[in-house]
Amino acid sequence: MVHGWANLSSSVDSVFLFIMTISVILLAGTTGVMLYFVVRYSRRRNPRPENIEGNLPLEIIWTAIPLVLVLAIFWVGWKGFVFKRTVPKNAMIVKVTARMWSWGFEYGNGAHTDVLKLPQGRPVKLTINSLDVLHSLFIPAFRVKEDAVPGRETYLWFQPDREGTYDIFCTEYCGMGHSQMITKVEVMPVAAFDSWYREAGKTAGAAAKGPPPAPSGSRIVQEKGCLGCHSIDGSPKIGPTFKGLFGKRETVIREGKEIEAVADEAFIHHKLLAPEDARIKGFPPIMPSQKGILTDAEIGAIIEYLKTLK
Ligand SMILES: [Cu+2]
Repeated sequence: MVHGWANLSSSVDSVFLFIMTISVILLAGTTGVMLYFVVRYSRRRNPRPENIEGNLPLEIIWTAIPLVLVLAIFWVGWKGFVFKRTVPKNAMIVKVTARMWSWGFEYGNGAHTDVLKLPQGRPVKLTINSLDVLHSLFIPAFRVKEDAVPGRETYLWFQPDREGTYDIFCTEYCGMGHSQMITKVEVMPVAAFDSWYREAGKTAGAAAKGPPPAPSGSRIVQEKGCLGCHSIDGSPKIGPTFKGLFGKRETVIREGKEIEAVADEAFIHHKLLAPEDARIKGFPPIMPSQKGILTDAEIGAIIEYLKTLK
């Protein structure tokens, strides 16, 4: 490796440790000198104030040392930055899609998952997009974080060296559901990953060719992030719970007027595509339209699923 770092984690950690060490030494030094001055130049020891003139050698020293330190900090930071932004040529590419309120991952073979699956010891490049608002992909174990910006592709890379399961978060602040966009990175031994990849590729390939398999509503609401705002057990969340929603009579705000509506098939279908037409009273108007995101078949599957949540 050009920079002498085996991976991103050690590059970030070594820069952090370097800056931290300098800061701790400076803090201890400054505090020590301050305490010494408080005692040495107290009023009791110096009843009559005395004018102290400048000291050229001292001034040169306290200018030169910090200058060298900040330049050193810049240099290690810059090297780390370049390392972080230079993706190895052999990196595997995974497409990441952020949406309210979940992450989706798409692999080179067409497979989709809601947990990021990776082989151990191989560099990976994540290309990141957002379907709606700003999100921020954060994987603390690998020291990487990058914003997901609607209309622009961003990226990051890392190399998972140890098998295991690690957290993925969204660290975007504005909005109610980002903190619930929690999923995992699953780092597998290369052989296990390769066999999963082959199988998932076949299923994805078959789905692309033949008639699509009937989607399951419970799977869709999980993958598309609906459960960030809607519970399925009746507990309160940002949006109305799915439990008992189907067939319920709701007060709906349409064009500023309150009307009564029954949450039947037509209502839910329309609500998913044009939520602004039917805001349910008592909930904030933040439901995003699913136009272009959910197919008619998927909406049908969701409705069938809602019917089971009595
Ligand atoms: Cu988010």
